[in-house]
Amino acid sequence: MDWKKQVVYQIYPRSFQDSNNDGVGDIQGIIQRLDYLQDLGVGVLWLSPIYKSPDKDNGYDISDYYDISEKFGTLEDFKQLLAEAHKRDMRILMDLVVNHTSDQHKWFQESRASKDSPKWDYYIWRDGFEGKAPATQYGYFMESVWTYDEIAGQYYFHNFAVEQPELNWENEELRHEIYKMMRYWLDMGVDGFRMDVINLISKPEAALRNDGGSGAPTENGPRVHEFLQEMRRESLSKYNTITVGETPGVSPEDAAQYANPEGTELDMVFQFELVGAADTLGLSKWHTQKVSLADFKHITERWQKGLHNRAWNSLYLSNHDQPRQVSRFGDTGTALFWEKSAKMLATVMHMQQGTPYVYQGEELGMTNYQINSLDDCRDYEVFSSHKDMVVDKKLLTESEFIAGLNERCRDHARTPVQWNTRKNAGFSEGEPWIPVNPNYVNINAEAQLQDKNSIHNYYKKLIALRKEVDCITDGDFTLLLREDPNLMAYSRKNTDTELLLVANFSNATQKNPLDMQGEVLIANYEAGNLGELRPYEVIVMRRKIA
Ligand code: TEU
Repeated sequence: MDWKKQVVYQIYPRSFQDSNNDGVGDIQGIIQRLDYLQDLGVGVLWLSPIYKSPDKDNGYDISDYYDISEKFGTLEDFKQLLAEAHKRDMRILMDLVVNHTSDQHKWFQESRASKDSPKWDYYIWRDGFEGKAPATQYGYFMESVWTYDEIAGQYYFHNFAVEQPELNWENEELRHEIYKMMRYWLDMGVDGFRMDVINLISKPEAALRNDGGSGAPTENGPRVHEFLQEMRRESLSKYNTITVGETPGVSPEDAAQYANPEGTELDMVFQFELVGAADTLGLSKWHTQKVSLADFKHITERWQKGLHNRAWNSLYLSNHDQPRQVSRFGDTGTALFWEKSAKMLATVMHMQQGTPYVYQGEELGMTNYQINSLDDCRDYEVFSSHKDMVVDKKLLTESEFIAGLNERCRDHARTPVQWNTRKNAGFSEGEPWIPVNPNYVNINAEAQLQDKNSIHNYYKKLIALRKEVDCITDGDFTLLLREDPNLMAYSRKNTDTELLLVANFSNATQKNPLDMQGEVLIANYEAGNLGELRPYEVIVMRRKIA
């Protein structure tokens, strides 16, 4: 299978399909929907974590790397899923969360028990500085990165939740434990991994200093490439895999090394510049800011040109940590613009070089839900940042924070997939663990499968085009109409074909200044006057070149 012509579909298992009606999605639910995914045309499935976990961070806090959470099923269910997926020529990527474990993991239990424990050094421990935490650095969830552990009598380091202590990758024995665990899943038939915050595993000394200072970020630390190369040698190189690293704070230069074409580290990485573009403007992700089209364009160009012939891009606007893309970058104001803008955004992403990632429900144009109070939310980050920003520091009022949640909360992505108009959108007969978006009566898979003009059927076309048109995978990239405030345009060119894409990001008709030669490859409106673009219209032209 040439995976560069495939599209990856991300499943967030607890919100995908519940088969036993306990309100939580599960592995048998995924198996029930494999035909749906095969029909969509995706060749690779990435599952967010399904390992044993106390679920402080929805499975990203793993307490046993070798077993499946009873919420999702059993190892036998998982093996059945592998077999059923492989039968349909689909590959399965597991989420690999090895920057940290749960505090319930037996390693942490043994580590904290005593400095003499053989596992003590598996985690990052420091004495306090003058009776306080070693540094005042804040982590991703707006909490101190150091927490005092009564049992150990020391502070441990964590970028994420208090219950997610970070592993000490300097410890060689620990590293080999991880590679062994990877081989266990690969031997079972898993086809690769999406690696959670993998560029955080090597900590720069400045991040851990014990002097009461302000710490430093832990991204792209000094030994990270060495560790990934070792991981490749000890586990991945023995198998035929696909790997993608989640790497906050990477530049195209970093990415070119992580995803180098010699294949010594990873196949591709997720960059955060596009989905994080608005964050740098405000004080935090909860200070609402829209990503500007100018940023959208130049970041796209920077990565498309930056990695061409140097590494492989991953293309995404959505995942389980991001709000719904049509709500964020498109328009949900009218039913028409909702549909057109969802298709437009998909086209802009899928016509680029790299691997597109479709997040569950994106192919239906699922939207954000209405959050009225903290009771509507489930995510750890909501509560930790509410405490920090509203209660402790008073940087935002309650209503400003709720407004921020409505734009950026991770739970928008985590509401159940909307399958049909039956109870709870066909997700579960039981009480879902998180609210169902009430718009499922209008937005659901069953209705869209029957409508040939649906967003779903449009995604199907995009996914099929990638397999047919080589220029989508190998063409070079040129950004056009750089200064236009409403239109985004680019061309892709290989030796025999040129693709020209032009997209209207506004809700008004705009003049199209481009010379539209060739045939229409895909478009989200019926054919019209090529001299103008209707609201959220996108057109891709294809022409043969000598
Ligand atoms: O995310 C890490 C990450 O860098 C962010 O997406 C982060 O969750 C976000 O900025 C918080 O606002 C990964 C997982 O995707 C995420 O679900 C986990 O919570 C996190 O690591 C810890 O495992």
